[in-house]
Amino acid sequence: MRSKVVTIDRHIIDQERNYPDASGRFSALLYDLALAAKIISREVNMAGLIDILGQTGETNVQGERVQKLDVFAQEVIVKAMDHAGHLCCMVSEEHGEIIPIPDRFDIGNYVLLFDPLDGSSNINVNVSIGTIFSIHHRVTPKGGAGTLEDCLQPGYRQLAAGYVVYGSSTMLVYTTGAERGVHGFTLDPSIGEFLLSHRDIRIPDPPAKVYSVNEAYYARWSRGQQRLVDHFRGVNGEGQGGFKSRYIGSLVSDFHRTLLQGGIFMYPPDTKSPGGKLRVLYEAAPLAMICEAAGGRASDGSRNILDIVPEGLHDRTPLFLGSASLVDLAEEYLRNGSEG
Ligand code: P6P
Repeated sequence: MRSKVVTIDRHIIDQERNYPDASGRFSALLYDLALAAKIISREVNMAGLIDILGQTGETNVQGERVQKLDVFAQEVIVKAMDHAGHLCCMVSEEHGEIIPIPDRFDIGNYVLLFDPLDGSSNINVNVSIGTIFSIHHRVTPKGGAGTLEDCLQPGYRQLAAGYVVYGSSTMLVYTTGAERGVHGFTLDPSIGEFLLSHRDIRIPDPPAKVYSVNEAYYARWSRGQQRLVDHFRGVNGEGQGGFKSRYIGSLVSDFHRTLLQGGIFMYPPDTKSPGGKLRVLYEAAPLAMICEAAGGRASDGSRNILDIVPEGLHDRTPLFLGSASLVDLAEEYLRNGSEG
């Protein structure tokens, strides 16, 4: 029996029915994000055909050389989201400061924080890349421009979080909280619709025995981190091993595999990046919301990612995401350090 065809718009409307006093603005915000994802997907999938590869020669706030597709994705999202009256401001990895809503448009009550195209260094070698987004409700009085206070909120206050992975197919995964589940939609480019393909995703636990980390940094890790990976490898008397190592180097792709198969993704602190590399507001916090809503855990190595109150728009954090049993194990090894 073929399952019924459910578009993301239909799914959002059905979910909205759970909130009788819903204004519909939140749903409209999600529609607009799905539209932006379709446009970015089209360009990403044509990138090899159109001369938009290569680098603009500019660098972003992270000091990273900006790929043309980064710039395109950033502009698509801002233009799709700035005029409908849902948002009071936006925050992007590609932009140092808060992105205000232009005066000519109505100010809304939501905040959108996003990484327009994460893993962009992989664009030229056709490795999957992704968009990550987080939605908060403003905390300052309605009507005025969004402020830092509206943006620097802990992850547990997120209203919704999601990502788009531009891979062998384009998938949009989002959640509005554990009670509503995590759902995945696959883009059918022939009709331009995201169709429900992964209803109520639950991260497997017991997990697939897969760990995901850049092992080139082993020498820069804490002793506890080294012993944890030794445990996965089954070396230095740390355990039976039996794990596989999978590391794509594209956060959304590594997380998407972990969400569907189980396992653990790690970007630990090291002597070069003592605060970790990945960003709290538009990378760690949204993926943590999704991971926990699917029954997993998300930690910085000692505390829940969703409890972090960022001090700056581009704050970084160590990140351990995946099956709860493996994140618990990671925290135990990091707590014990060099002790057996
Ligand atoms: P490393 C890509 O540049 C990125 O921001 C994430 O997508 C990815 O998880 C990480 O950096 C990879 O970093 O240090 O392993 O190259």
